[in-house]
Amino acid sequence: MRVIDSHTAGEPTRVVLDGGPDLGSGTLAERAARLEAEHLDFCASVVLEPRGHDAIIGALLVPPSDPACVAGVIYFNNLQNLGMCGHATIGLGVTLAHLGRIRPGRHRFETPVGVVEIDLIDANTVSVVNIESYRLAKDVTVEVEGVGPVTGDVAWGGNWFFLVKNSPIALTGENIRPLTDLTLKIRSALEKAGVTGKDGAWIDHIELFGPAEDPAAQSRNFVLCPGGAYDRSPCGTGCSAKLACLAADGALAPGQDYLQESVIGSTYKISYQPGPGGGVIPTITGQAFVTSDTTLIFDPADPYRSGIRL
Ligand code: PYC
Repeated sequence: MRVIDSHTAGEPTRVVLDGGPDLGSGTLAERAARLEAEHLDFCASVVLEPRGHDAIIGALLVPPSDPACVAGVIYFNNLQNLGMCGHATIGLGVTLAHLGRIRPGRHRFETPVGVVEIDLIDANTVSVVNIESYRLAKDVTVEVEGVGPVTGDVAWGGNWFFLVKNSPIALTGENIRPLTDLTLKIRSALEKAGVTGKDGAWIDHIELFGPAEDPAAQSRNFVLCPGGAYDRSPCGTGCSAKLACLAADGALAPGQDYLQESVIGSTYKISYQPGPGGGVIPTITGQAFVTSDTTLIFDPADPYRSGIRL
């Protein structure tokens, strides 16, 4: 199986070019549901140790059903498929450019949650125009074990997020473990309190905000991903959810640039335009770099060929 690895603002993406499972026909959402229901071994084997690690997001290339799209893509971790993934979309754009499959300019990718557009600005820089994002609920308070009440907004950016404005723990590299523990507890508290996304969807990403270190940036974040890893990048879908909240609060005008910093100090330039459904159409600009072009080998005799799952 040939894969190309990249990182976007520090967050890794593994694009699967061939050798993935046959997902049959149907919409991208149907094929993504099939990947999750029938091929989790494949997902875990690609992204987990010993071939990978829990922060890697896989990107399986599939034929698009919309002929205007240059590719169809299903993002996944070891547990599930992701509706959309901002950093991996930037990584995919840079990977396809590295392979000579796309040139600078506008391109469309079909994802399970809709068509997204990218502008490949140069070999490493991509702007993603994401699907319409919106805030579902403002100022939801939950009681978090050992912490007390925590208040945040519930918003959609291609994945479901709970966004907490003022992190009670400083957003620094040495605090990754306590930040991870805190966000896992917040996620459990949301589950216990029955706080969900639309139609009962699991809120699988938790995002904390605090002051930026870079004087050019307006905010720093820490994002817990579904599998328990933290996002090294400022999280494209998390930035989209945040833009929806800023717009709903009247705190950022359409077209105005905002610099979002991640917990490792990498940045995305983000902005939005009003969406047709009352939400926002986010634009996320960041940089990715290809790190390897690899053949993964799955030896039937290898007891850990499907990944180490504890
Ligand atoms: O960039 O949207 C994102 C993302 C989601 C999970 C990890 N990165």
